[in-house]
Amino acid sequence: MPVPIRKQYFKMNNYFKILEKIKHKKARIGVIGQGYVGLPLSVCFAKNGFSVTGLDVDKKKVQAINRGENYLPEMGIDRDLKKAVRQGRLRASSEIILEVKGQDVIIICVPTPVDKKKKPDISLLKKASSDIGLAEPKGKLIVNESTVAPLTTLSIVGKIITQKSRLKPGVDFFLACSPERINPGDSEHRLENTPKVVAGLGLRDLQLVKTLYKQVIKAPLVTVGSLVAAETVKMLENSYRAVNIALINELAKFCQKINIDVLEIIEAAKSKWTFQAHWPGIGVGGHCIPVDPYYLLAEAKRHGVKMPVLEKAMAENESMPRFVLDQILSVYQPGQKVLVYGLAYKRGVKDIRESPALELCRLMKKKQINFAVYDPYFRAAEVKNLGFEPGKLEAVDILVVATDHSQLKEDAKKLISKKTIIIDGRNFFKEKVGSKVIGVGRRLE
Ligand code: SAJ
Repeated sequence: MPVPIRKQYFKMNNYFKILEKIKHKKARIGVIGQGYVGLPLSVCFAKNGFSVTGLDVDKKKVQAINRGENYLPEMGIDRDLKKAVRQGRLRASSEIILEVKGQDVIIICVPTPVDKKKKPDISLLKKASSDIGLAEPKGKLIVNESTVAPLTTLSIVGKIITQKSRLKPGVDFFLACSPERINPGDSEHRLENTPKVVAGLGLRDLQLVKTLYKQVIKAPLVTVGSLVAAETVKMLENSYRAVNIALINELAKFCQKINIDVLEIIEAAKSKWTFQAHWPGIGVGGHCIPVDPYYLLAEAKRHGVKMPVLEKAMAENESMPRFVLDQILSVYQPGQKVLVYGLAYKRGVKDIRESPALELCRLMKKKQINFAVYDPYFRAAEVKNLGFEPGKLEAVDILVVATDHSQLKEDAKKLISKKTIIIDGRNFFKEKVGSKVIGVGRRLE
């Protein structure tokens, strides 16, 4: 049924009003979720002249932001955050519904994890959508940055907003999707210099989201033709990484068996232009690569499409902590002094979400291996709170490298003696040190 003239007029009026506001950085922006995605994004918009409200149910995060304190050291936003708060461009609140009412643009950046059965858990996304709906978002632009399964932004976010507000997406409010590409601990690829994928429900929704990100992203915007296309781009990016890491982990097991060096193989293969190098290791952690592909698998299953390659790849990556455990068991003698170096899921971050290091420690405990843990990013008390014995930087019999933090270069001098055996879960040591190095896909004896 055609949209009545009057409604068309209001729609056009809403559209031009918010477009002007965005163009002149007068649009007030609310960012729901102040974690690894939402906080840097809030600071980025504030730094570029917008008035931003960071929204989060976690009162501690809200208080820290309003004090100008950054709780994500690896995001490199300390100074910009402090300045934005001091200038009154950035503030934070837990009054989600109330605050959403006062914004022109709402960006959803809530976590989308999986549950214990690896099933997508979109409860926080549904809550955010419901809060936005209850705030009657007439004439507002809603952007979803949370990683979701294809079709979710319209069929879940849009639908819940409509259920709560009786407002229609693309008619009474504008709906867009721009999947986050935040890479914690990576100072080279920052928000501003990473190409940004954008999509809108309709042309006006698209124009608004493009105009918005153009104000802050220096890298090219990558426009795709539909919300589902943008969601699927993100699924592909992280599934592609999971599958390639799984392949190299499988190859590493083969190389170990026939005693050749997987790193030598990778270095040589890099000379071929079609080859993109990935590295074998103790496993895949973080909130993205071990999680997002399960969203794609679940949605494919809902459509009766099997994805055995991706399924197997996830299982292969999840098998790596056990592979490293077997290396430890091949040399371990009760009574030996064992230290696990690293808890974080990758180097340079203090983040243990889905960390393979934690999984390895759990498996070692189950095997009654007596060990201590040291991670330069965690205080002894924090290691203890995680249920492990805090380790010291002194010589050990077996050093297990679970996270290849750069500090290991120096710390190794205190940890490794002539008789130390290194189980190198991240192939950190390129040359032989100690009595021998058993890596993933290589041995140095
Ligand atoms: N890993 C390997 N071998 C590799 C690369 C990584 O074992 O060759 C392991 C890492 O040690 C880590 C895990 O995989 O445990 C994930 O590492 P990552 O470098 O992919 O880091 P994330 O999860 O912090 O960031 C990823 C990135 N995605 C891609 O590169 C496709 C980042 O760009 C995304 O923004 C982020 O996921 C996200 O938010 O989706």
